[in-house]
Amino acid sequence: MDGNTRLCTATAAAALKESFGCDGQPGSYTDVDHADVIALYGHNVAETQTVLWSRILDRLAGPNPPALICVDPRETEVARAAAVHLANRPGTNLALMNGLLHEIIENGWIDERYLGEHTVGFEELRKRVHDFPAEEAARICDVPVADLREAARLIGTAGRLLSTVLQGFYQSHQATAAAVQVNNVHLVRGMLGRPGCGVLQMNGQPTAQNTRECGADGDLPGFRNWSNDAHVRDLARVWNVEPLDIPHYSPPTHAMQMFRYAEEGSIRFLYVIGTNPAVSLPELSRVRSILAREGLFLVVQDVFLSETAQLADVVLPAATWGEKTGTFTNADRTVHLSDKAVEPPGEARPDLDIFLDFARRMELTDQDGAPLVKWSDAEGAFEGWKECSRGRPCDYTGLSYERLRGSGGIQWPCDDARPGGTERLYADGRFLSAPDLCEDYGRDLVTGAPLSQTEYRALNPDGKAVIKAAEYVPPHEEPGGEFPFWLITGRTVYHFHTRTKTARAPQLQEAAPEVWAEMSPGDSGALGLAEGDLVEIATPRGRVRARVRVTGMRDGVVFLPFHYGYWDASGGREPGDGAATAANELTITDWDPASKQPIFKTAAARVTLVERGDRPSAAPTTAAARPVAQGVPATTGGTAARSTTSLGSASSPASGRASGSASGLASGSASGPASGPASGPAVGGGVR
Ligand SMILES: Nc1nc2c(c(=O)[nH]1)N[C@H]1C(S)=C(S)[C@@H](COP(=O)(O)OP(=O)(O)OC[C@H]3O[C@@H](n4cnc5c(=O)[nH]c(N)nc54)[C@H](O)[C@@H]3O)O[C@H]1N2
Ligand SMILES: Nc1nc2c(c(=O)[nH]1)N[C@H]1C(S)=C(S)[C@@H](COP(=O)(O)OP(=O)(O)OC[C@H]3O[C@@H](n4cnc5c(=O)[nH]c(N)nc54)[C@H](O)[C@@H]3O)O[C@H]1N2
Ligand SMILES: [Mo]
Repeated sequence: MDGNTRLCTATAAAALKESFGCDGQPGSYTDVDHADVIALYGHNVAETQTVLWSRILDRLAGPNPPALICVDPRETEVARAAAVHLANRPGTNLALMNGLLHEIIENGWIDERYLGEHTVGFEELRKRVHDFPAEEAARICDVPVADLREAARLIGTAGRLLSTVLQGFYQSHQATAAAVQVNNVHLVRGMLGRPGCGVLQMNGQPTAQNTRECGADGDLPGFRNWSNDAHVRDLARVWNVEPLDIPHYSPPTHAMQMFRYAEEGSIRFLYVIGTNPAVSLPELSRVRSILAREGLFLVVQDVFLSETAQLADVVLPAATWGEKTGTFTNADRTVHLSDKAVEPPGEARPDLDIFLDFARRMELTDQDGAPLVKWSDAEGAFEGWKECSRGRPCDYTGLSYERLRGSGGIQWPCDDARPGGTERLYADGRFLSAPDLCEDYGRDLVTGAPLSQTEYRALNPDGKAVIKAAEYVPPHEEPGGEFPFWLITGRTVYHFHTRTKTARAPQLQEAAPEVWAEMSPGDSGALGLAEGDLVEIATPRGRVRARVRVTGMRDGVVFLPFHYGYWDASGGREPGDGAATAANELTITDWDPASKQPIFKTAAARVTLVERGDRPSAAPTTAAARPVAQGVPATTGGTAARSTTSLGSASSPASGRASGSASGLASGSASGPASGPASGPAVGGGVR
């Protein structure tokens, strides 16, 4: 069993385990309100977490605005708002972090007392970065050394430092090693557990947090350590099963390895729930052939007939959010309750109901012969989960549906001692990293080799935070020869992942209707390419066609959004044909050795002209895709995005009509009554 989390925040989990002994976000979103420096590492928050970005924009527009530091090869909205933008060469994050740490340590911007009382491993880090001067880092990263120094000065002298990390780090090689260095910045500066001082090793989607807590990422539930027999026995007690019935003889099998086993024929049954690997995994031609294998029985449980569902032997139609009740937990440990609003259509059922039915039909029992699963609805399952979390770092026992309803969310741990929840972890400088407590004994960051319990005991006998250093090594696939560009991939604000939902929202689909390729003015000029030209982007794995959008991105890099699979409201295309649009035709089968997260953000690529454009690319004109060229028609959401808003309250100005806002996203309705779904008729077929 593994979660979509493997593609997403496996590195967040791994980095938190390495530094603090246990998963769980130290900081809180409220740190945004207090920080005086906010550093965003490979995190395009303006497009991917728009609510959090609004909170940052509030600070930027208010008194004492924080200084932003942006580490991203592209000119994102974050970069435009930043005091320092380090547009590093893809795949050089660890070199950049080591350069920043060099400056911070050599300038003495460190908290000796905090280091002495609460950490182990600092000497190794000091040695490692001592011989890695800022000039060397700047050369590898291809950023001005003055900018690197200025970023280090801001970080090193901040009174309240908040850092966020996301896919630009997690989906690059040396992912865990680089993310751990961000934790190290906070440890050497003693910047944890106080308002404004936090690390957010981000989650892309709230439920990635739940996957990790509940063990759907292959770990054991409640952050129990699979290589600690006492933790396994404890879980067996909760479930009333034999400890040996809980698989824990070897590290969990991660998703990339599962697909390898399916390819080899040793996995013959694959149950895919709420994820669309036929578009989201790397090297799609290979993934498609695995999913289509005669010898693999494929069950897909989804809301729509996705690209993956189309390859399935059996499709189980699932209800979606709004059609079912349950809780989810945000990146900063805030637990929310989401109530059912409408009945699911047709034969669709909530995932939980499908699982309960499955458990019943399989006659799963505990060691006394009673049903293994003892609840029958979402609230009952939540009560069961509370027991499983009792006494664990993510203790939910103080929560209930009743307490959550209308609360706006409560942060775990929440128990008898902490009935209001916990805003920040590690406020007292004490960590959950003692050998008997910790979720993981850690790994060598460069090779991924796991530490034994004995080795961990020697390293960290007293349960302090662990400072781990790592040496920069270049990516496995670097540009050169036939493939001179770095290919990176990612997101636009208008689409969510494989677009099973957003392509069916006409306003969003119209705003970003087809794939595009972002290039710098320098590179496009050198190749004689202009805005709107149709190009082929090729790597050793495949080819994609896209129209060029010339943006303010750094040289040497091509960016593709990864949203565009084969399903299409207008009928779809053949997978793998010359006109393929899925970025993952091109990405590499390779992963971070520590977190096993696939590398979606570094590959070597070639760009060639297919046909001159007779119009600009249809890419959004907003945010990171903003064109350099003048006169590209501004993005709109089409006619479906035109809206009329009446300001209902008596005290508001006379009701005005707001129509056709630039994006269809920006126009928020005021207090007027909800007018039902704004979209046109549902498009596409599928299991619904
Ligand atoms: N609109 C929208 N919002 C989303 C999602 C969505 O699909 N659409 N998905 C959600 C999910 S699950 C996730 S995980 C998050 C992801 O959120 P983000 O991580 O913010 O999004 P990405 O676009 O994947 O990548 C972020 C940035 O990494 C940069 N990058 C690429 N390579 C490198 C590198 O080597 N180093 C550095 N420093 N940066 C690099 C890219 O230029 C990009 O701007 O978004 C969540 N929110
Ligand atoms: N090249 C490249 N590839 C990437 C990334 C990248 O940046 N670049 N990012 C990676 C990341 S961070 C992520 S998170 C993944 C996302 O990859 P996926 O998880 O494959 O993408 P989604 O489109 O979110 O797929 C979710 C599926 O669940 C269905 N669904 C929605 N609600 C429900 C429900 O309640 N129940 C059930 N059973 N199904 C439901 C949707 O219809 C959809 O088919 O992509 C990864 N792949
Ligand atoms: Mo994600």
